[in-house]
Amino acid sequence: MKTKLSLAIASVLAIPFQVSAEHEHLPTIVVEGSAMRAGTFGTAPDSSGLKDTASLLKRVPGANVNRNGPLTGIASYRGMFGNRINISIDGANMKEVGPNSMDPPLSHIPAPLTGKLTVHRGISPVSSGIETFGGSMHAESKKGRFSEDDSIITSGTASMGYGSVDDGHFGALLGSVANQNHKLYLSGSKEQGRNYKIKDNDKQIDTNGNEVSTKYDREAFTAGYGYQREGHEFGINYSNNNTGHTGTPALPMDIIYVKGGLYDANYSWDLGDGYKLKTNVFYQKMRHWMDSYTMRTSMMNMYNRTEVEAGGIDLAVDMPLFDGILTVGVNGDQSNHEANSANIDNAMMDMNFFHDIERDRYSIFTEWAGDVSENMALELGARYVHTWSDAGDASGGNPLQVVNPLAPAAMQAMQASMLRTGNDRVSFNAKDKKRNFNEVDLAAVLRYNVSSELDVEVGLARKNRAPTYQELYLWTGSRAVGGFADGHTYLGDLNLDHETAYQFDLGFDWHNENAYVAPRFFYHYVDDYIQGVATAEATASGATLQWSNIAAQFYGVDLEAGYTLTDNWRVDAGLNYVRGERVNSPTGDTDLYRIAPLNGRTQLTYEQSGWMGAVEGVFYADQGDVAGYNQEQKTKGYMVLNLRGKYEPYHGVIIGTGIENVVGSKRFDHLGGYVNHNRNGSRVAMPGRNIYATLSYNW
Ligand SMILES: [Cu+2]
Repeated sequence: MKTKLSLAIASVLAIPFQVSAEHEHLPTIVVEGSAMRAGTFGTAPDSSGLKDTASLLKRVPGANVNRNGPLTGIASYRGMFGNRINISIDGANMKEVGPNSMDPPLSHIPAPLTGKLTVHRGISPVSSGIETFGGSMHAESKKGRFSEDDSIITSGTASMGYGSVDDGHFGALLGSVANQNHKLYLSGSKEQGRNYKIKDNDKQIDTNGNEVSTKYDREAFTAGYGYQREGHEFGINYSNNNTGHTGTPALPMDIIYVKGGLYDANYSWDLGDGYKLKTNVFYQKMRHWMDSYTMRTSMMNMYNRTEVEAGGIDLAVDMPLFDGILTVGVNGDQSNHEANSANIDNAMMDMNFFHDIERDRYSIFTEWAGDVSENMALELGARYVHTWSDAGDASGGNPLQVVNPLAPAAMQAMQASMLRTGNDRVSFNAKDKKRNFNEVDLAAVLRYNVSSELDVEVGLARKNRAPTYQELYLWTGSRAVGGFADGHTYLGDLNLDHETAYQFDLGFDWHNENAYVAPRFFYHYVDDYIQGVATAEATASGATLQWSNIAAQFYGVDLEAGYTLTDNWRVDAGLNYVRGERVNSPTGDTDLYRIAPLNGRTQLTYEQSGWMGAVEGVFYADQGDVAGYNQEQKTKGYMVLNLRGKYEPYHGVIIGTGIENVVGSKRFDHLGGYVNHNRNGSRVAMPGRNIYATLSYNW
């Protein structure tokens, strides 16, 4: 959404290379409140078109990706991830159909059809979403463009690419016809790839002797209409995702399909003199099937069918106040979830484990952003959120099941499990499952323009997050826990409190004509942070951990820097460090789970009319600060070299090529999870050497 501050920043910065977003065939990465020039790390075509938009986050200071599969990238920012980060797709706060986040929001629109990914650096404005607890990100699909005069124009983009590591290929086409006032567009894309190689010609093999499934297959299309005239802007957009057989090796099952679409419409009216009205509505409906036997083998042949139906509405009014803009708005959304699990070999194990789940959020906010003096900009925001959730009666198990002591051991175990599940279900169904949470978010960010070369920013905030439906309503041991992928079985807790974070952020942004360095330091203290804890209740229901409230803290620094060497050469760099710790841990085990190790990247770029070449070095340190409570494995660090090139033979035609992981080293991503959700096994290996080529045409 809007950030007044970033406008202020842009105006004080002499931006040496501004990448024009409209004519760039790659998704533009915009980091709000950042010195990073749009697309700094994105100007070189890479192979991300073969995967999901989330892969772009690795180039954003402080951000990373918890990768559970080739299309399953969960956004991570400064040690927080999943539901703790607010993500909107074309303005909609999309809900996942997979209770294990197989379809995180950024997977909805494939990278070739993504126009822009915006990440708020530091403290996210309260206006940027209902719960912006750990960060806020917005992806927008490509939508063509209006004509600048009264002629009728067509515009569009066509792109395709190939990557050797997984024999992956994609093709995408977007066409639009428009005049000054009306715009119609249509797009479609297809991506497909096999299990990737991890080194030379080797593929990763699981403990059952099967190749680890990292193949993917997805089709997407969008269609929409846009209108603009004298301050009025209206748009209606539909985006459809049809993901087929796609591996999610870090989870207990793989994707058989994720199908469905998102309808969204927005209207804004600029009345002039700083007055503006903005509205957005969305509706989505998705279906999903996952199983543990089509793309892998496992002890039990289980499948899950799930559904989500959700919608939301946002309304905001801008008005001038003092030397700034005051925004007042209301937001609300609702989601309904259903999940059935079954064992194909035993119909008695059918379970409707999430039934009639509803989670509604109602919110109002106000925010003022403007100048308080010649050199000082301030942003103040407050938001109130009421979250209401409820669950219907579950089915499954059998409280009357008799465990026959004379039966074979495996049969006895199954009977015991059915009896336990039956008892858990009866006791859950007898409880009142309605839950209410009331949260007040506050944010204050002060930016001081010390000199023409230095800006300092200080931010303070209090942000809240209500528990997810999985955290509340898992009534018996389950591994459907929002893509946590730690190899554990969890039990929910109806008595969870919402999380409250107290955030401090300090940023320096030094820049001159040729260089910039922008470090940001942060400290977050989180009351009632929700994490798994071993409890008697968990053990009784066959789970190892139960979602519980603890206290936690996060601190670290992320830095970006760049230097223009000559007209043709420049170098850019980024560095990220974060620590996540439990506070007052009774066991002395403090480290939190899935925290990215120290990592950084540098890129040396050569650019001359029509040509571009880049050498990119990425390093990840060892991660030894691992969570003890869920036996998280340590991970070895790695360094990787990527070579990228771009050539523009004609205006609008871009050929991109490169080699990622040039030396073909075998690497493991600390945020990547374990093969087949088995924490005693190996981590999922990262792709080996990848030679890729892309071709795109924009008109
Ligand atoms: Cu799933």
